[in-house]
Amino acid sequence: MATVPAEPYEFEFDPHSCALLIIDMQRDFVDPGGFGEALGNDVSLLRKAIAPIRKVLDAARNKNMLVIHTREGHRQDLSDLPQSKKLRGRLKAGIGDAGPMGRILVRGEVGHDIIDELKPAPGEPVVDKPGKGAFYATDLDSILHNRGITQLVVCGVTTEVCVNTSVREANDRGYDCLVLDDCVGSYFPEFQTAALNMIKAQGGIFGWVGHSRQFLETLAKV
Ligand code: TIU
Repeated sequence: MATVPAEPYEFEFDPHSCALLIIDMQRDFVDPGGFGEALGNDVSLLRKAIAPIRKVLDAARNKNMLVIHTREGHRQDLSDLPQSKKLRGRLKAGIGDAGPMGRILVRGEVGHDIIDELKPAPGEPVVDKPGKGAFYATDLDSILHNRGITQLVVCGVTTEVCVNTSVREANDRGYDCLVLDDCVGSYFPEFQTAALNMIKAQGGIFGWVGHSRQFLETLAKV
């Protein structure tokens, strides 16, 4: 077992039963000129996470940890898009409409895919999810179960939406999650702080929060 300093207390893990889960590092959320920026968001707040995630990704691959990537998006025919999600935001260009990088949040479109810096390697599962949580209407739980995974190190965007929802879902399914605070990002700094505080509150009510440097130092010694 390896031990990483974290809050509210240290996170103990075995790299054989711990996977790296990278949430929704997609062009439309993170890249300049994507859907996120078109909505008026400052994507640099999300892009700060790319370099630390890259280091964690390299280290996890180096230690043969299971790496799983997720993408939020819908079928080309939008048959898995709830009407409520389509209507919410009252956007001129919403999900399924033409965006700066193809149809917004539609599978197969350029903007839907993962950024080049964090491109999945052959053999790394990519989980396409229609919702915010990585477990809802996906086979993520089966993949983790079949590989004997009981713990997750979680990175990605956004901290308060898809990361937080996925960590809550994971917690209810019996997985321990360590969220790396410099490897997750939000368009809203106050949400970043609040979302991380929620995870580690009340003795780690649904997870741990750590920092990539300490995780990397620990992994290097395993
Ligand atoms: N991946 C993810 O968090 N999807 C979102 O819709 N995030 C927002 O912050 N809107």
